[in-house]
Amino acid sequence: MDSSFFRLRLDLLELSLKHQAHHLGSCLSCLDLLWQLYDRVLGQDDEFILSKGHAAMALYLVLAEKKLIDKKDLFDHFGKDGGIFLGHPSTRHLKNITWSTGALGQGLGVAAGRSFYKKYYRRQGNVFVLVSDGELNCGSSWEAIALAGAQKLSSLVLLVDLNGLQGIGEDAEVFNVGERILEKFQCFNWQAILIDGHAPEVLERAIATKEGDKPLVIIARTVKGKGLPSIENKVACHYQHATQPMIEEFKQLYETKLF
Ligand SMILES: Cc1ncc(C[n+]2csc(CCOP(=O)(O)OP(=O)(O)O)c2C)c(N)n1
Ligand SMILES: [Mg+2]
Repeated sequence: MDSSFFRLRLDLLELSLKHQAHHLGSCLSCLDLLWQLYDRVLGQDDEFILSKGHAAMALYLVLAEKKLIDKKDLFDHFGKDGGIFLGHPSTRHLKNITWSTGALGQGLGVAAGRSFYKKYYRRQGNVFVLVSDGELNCGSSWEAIALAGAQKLSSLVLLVDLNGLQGIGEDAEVFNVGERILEKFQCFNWQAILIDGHAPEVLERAIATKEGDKPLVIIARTVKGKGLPSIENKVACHYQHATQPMIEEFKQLYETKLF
């Protein structure tokens, strides 16, 4: 097991317990993708938007692990009124945040706009955006997908956190976006690839396949609540915060398997 899998999750559980912070399942779903993105993919000219802003805790912990923000500061001040580590990422408070998010369905349109800018003003770098599968219920997402394909926005890299669950139910009950999802994107002139969103180094390999003048979508199959079997794949884990028994469960499962 990659040691970051253990360390980042333990930090997340402790941060969530300390501040009774919700969206634990959502953070565990995308933590490995965020880590790989910041550890191995993002370059100096690249930008990133966490469109599923409710997973801010996961983003902050990855930024802290990369020493881009102070971890103690984060643990002391997460979610505090007037503080900088808000429950959803805000550009007003942190220079590492490209776009304030939290209202679902907006990040992809913004990322497409920024990619459009890069194309027409010949700027370097890619624009990465991470969306949840629930965000693909939104018409605004599909407008951006159609635009990006038609305009050949090849600097746009979309990561979809396909965990099959939303806030109060399953994707399948609302809009089964996972069904033939590669074809859906290919129809809009995207290059589309499917990965396991928890396997080490897969993101880097997927991005290395990028070719031609199409935008790239990486569909990451993920597990909501990944790492804690008692909450994995359960709808309720969306609004849960960590508890002490969860931390014990997690340590018992993984501490011995670290190397
Ligand atoms: C426009 C908008 N509507 C509703 C919400 C409340 N909300 C927060 S998370 C969520 C759904 C979460 O499901 P999904 O989008 O699939 O995210 P994940 O499974 O990755 O947590 C909702 C409805 C919101 N943040 N923005
Ligand atoms: Mg989801």
